[in-house]
Amino acid sequence: SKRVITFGTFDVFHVGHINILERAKSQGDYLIVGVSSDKLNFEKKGRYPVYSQSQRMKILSALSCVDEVFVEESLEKKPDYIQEYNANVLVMGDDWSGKFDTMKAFCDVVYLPRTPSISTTEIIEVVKNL
Ligand code: C2G
Repeated sequence: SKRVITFGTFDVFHVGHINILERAKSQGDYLIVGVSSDKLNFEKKGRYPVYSQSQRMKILSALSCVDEVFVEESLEKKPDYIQEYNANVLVMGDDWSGKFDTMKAFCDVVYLPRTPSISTTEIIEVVKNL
C-alpha cells in the first residue's frame, strides 16, 4: 500500500483544505497529516492560529480521508517525519512549489494546485469587517 504524507496548519478549516486532503489521499491508500504546532505557526507567521493545535488535530482526525495525524514541531524535521511514518509520497500545495524538492531523496514529492480565492487570512479579514 502507498502511504501519503502532507503538512499544514489547517487553521479555520475551509474547503481549500478538504480539497487538498482529498487529492492527497487519492495519490495513495493511507493519508498521514503533520499539523503545525501553535509554536511553529507563531515562528512562521508571527501570530498564533485562531484554532489551537488540539482543536485543529481533532477536526483533521474526524475526516474520512485522513488516517493519522501528528504534530509538526519544525519545518526542518521533514526527513525525520517522512521516515518515521514510512511515507512513499509527500504532497503539498503549489504555494510550496520547489520548496521541498530535497525530500526527493526520501520519497516522491508532488505539488498540487491550490484551490483559488479561499484562504484562512482572507476569512479572518472578512469576519473582522462584518
Ligand atoms: N491549500 C490549498 N488551497 C487553499 C488554501 C490552502 O490547497 N486555498 C493547501 C496549502 O497549499 C497547504 C494546505 O492546504 O498544502 C495547508 O495550508 P496551510 O494551513 O496554509 O499550511 P501552511 O501554513 O502553509 O503549512 O511544513 C509545511 C507547513 O507546515 C505548511
